[in-house]
Amino acid sequence: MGAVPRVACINDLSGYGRCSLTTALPILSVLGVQACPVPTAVLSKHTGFPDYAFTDLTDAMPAYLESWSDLKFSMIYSGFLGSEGQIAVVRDFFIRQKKNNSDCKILLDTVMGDDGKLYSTYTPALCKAMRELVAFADVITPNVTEACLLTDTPYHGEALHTAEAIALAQQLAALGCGSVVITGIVREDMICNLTYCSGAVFFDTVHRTQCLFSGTGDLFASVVCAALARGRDLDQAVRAAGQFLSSVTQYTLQQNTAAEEGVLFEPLLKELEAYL
Ligand code: PXL
Repeated sequence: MGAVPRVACINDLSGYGRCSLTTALPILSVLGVQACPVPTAVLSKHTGFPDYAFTDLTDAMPAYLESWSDLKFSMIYSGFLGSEGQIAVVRDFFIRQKKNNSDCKILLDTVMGDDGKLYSTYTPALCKAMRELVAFADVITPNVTEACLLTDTPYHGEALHTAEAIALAQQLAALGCGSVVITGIVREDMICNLTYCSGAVFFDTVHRTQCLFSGTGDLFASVVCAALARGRDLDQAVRAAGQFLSSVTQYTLQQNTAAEEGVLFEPLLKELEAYL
């Protein structure tokens, strides 16, 4: 693949609020990975704000991705999808890339909701269809809400017992993906990310910030993606992402900004390389 790993980033462009592509692109770039965006929707602000303009790009995506048929990617990183119709488009892109390039790894961040609630543009039909994509992924990174949605498990908060978390990861793996990372499991004043990989389980625990900032899942998945594209193992990638998230959320908390402003990662970008 050459000196610079290349990643197709399927995600929305939210003009304000630090999430999706405005997070993925700087994180991948600063870690020396070429980030090639595939915008799924353009929003003026992310959906955590009460007012936002939303343009769905489903109709533009088939030609956009078709014109990439000659390109090979080290990874495909898929996040926020704008409509149920995008599932088939993204699935076909996954299949074409894997066929042309069996080394291509797929990281599916199963973005659907958080804190027990769906994001406002997500429909139950889109969530159900998301399961179809899981079967094509090498790694998925659901939060607890998304893990419950994907497995039809009743949601009872972000705190999970170890046995519950492992059972959820096993059910997710049974949907057909390679490895599972369940993010943001709450343990009193700690937060735990569970990695389930070839039957082995790793728990990575970091300090928890007592505030739920928008876009933390995007930041986490973006660091994992860049680390994997750089050849790190999944458990190393998860550890790096967890530690970086812990630092940036603590920094953000000190700045007293509103939660929907997201994580103030910009001042700490220069230090990210040291976490890998
Ligand atoms: O952080 C996930 C996300 C991505 N994209 C958009 C969102 C959200 C969460 O609110 O609104 C547009």
